Amino acid sequence: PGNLVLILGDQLSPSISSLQQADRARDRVLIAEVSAEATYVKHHKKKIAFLFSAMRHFAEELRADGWQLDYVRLDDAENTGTLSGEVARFAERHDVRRIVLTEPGEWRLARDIDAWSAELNRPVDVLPDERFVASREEFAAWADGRKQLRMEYFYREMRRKTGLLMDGDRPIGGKWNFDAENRKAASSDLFMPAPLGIEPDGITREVLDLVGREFAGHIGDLEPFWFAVTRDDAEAAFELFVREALPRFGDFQDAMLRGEKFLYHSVVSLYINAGLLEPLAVCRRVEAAYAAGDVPLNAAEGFIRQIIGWREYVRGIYWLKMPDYACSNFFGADRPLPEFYWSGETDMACLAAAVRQTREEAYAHHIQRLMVTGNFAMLAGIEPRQVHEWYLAVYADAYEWVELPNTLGMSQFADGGLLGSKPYAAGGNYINKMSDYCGACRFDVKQKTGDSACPFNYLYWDFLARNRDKLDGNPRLGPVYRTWDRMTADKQASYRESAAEFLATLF
Ligand code: FAD
Ligand code: DLZ
Ligand code: SF4
Repeated sequence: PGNLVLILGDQLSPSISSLQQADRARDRVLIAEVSAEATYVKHHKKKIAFLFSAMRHFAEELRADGWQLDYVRLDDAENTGTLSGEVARFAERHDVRRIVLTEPGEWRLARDIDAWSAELNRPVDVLPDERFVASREEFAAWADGRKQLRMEYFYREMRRKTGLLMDGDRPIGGKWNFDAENRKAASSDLFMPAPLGIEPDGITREVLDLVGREFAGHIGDLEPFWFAVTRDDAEAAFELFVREALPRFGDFQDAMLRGEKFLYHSVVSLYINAGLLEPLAVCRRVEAAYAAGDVPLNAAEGFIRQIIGWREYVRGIYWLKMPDYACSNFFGADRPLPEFYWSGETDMACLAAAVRQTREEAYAHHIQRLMVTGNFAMLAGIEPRQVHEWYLAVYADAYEWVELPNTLGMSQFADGGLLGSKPYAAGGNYINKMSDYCGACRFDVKQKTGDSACPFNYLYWDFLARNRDKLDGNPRLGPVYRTWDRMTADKQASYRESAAEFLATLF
């Protein structure tokens, strides 16, 4: 008998550790579409279609490469609907000695897998996911004994470990981080690159039919469907980004523009997270583009920091702190998620744009997620768990290991400052500076209170006043609270009244 090698939907890499140790002649691979994974939150239709099509294409590649493989389709009559069920069914079909897989990205699934050995009466080998630069143990060792965790210091370790943009033991350019140069607002007369769109092939068409039929109640537009679903096409999409968008990636990283969904972003997180692109290879390519003089240092460093810095750091925090992390609620926020997060129906132009493009593309870029939808939810006091479940459902790149720390930690400050040092709270002024949304909005970003005022303006002060007992000690907020204290009591009261009136209309 051979082993069962289970490949999860976000493990579509030929280099995955479970395949590396397996034997084509003896072992057999299982890839399964199951409703439990597609519905534990109601994932965006495009996300499910992307993953199922990428899984089917990967299965074909493995077969062509000589692997024996069972592929279970969602609509196969016998499909039990869960990964545990499909592994059990496989073990009935075939003589299985051991079950082997690479560790899953989510705690929820890791806990299920812990029970398999007893349930199936066979050894289960869970191997480390070597696609990350730092192992979970390495991150834990780095974090151990530190009073405070900060991405910047961890990032420097990853630069040293990988040698990316290093000149011996010094960072190229004399600085580790060029973020201060990366805050320009964009204007719509700039050249706008577009991500590479791929025409759906027969396999994708079949999946689109299936998803349209089976997940009609999930958020999002299924078509036009243009994501890459193979490694080759994902690599082509990344190459186009390096050529056309990367040179300006740094400068306009925080910019937002009406009608421009992608700006100079790479739109590769979905490919990296599913295994179609390797994070380190992507960074080496960007380093080479810098070395060749094709892109400036602030762009190359900024991009590489997102991947070997932020991406690795949030994953480390996730495994360090789960399962308790998911329950974090530093501010005790308890309002329900407003309906417009699903529909996009709101007069706030920035939020309407972010939600509509999320519905269309299962994509919004970082500043939209952080400073528009995330900022609003925090200011309005939405329960973090509901905010988290929304982000996990609506983005094509969302898996809990990366989404949860970004949402609860970075965007909601629900962990009280474990992941980042201060809440990303901002009034309308910030959004106005970084975008052209306000010009098209029924609200007036210059007005602070009253019916026509931008809601971000009064919600911002209401949030700070409401949570003063929790935030007063934060050195980065000292000047903000001093500004609040200098306001007249009337002014303070009118901020709080406007906020109360607005929130009363929302819920
Ligand atoms: P680019 O802007 O081109 O960045 C390049 C790459 O860097 C990305 O592809 C991604 O792999 C990586 N990266 C950038 N920022 C981060 C970050 N903060 N954490 C981890 N990786 C990062 N990213 C996800 O991959 N999945 C998520 O579920 C997710 N949820 C988020 C939720 C919130 C509330 C916030 C504020 C951010 C979230 N992010 C998430 C991080 C980030 O917004 C996305 O990675 C990015 O927008 C993806 O688009 P892109 O590929 O065009 O990225
Ligand atoms: C996200 C997802 C979806 C929608 N469907 C499947 C599936 O049918 N089969 C599968 O193996 N994996 C799927 N996934 C990805 C898993 O949810 C993912 O592996 C875990 O969340 C761990 O990151
Ligand atoms: Fe958003 Fe306020 Fe600007 Fe309207 S005025 S787009 S609500 S920031």
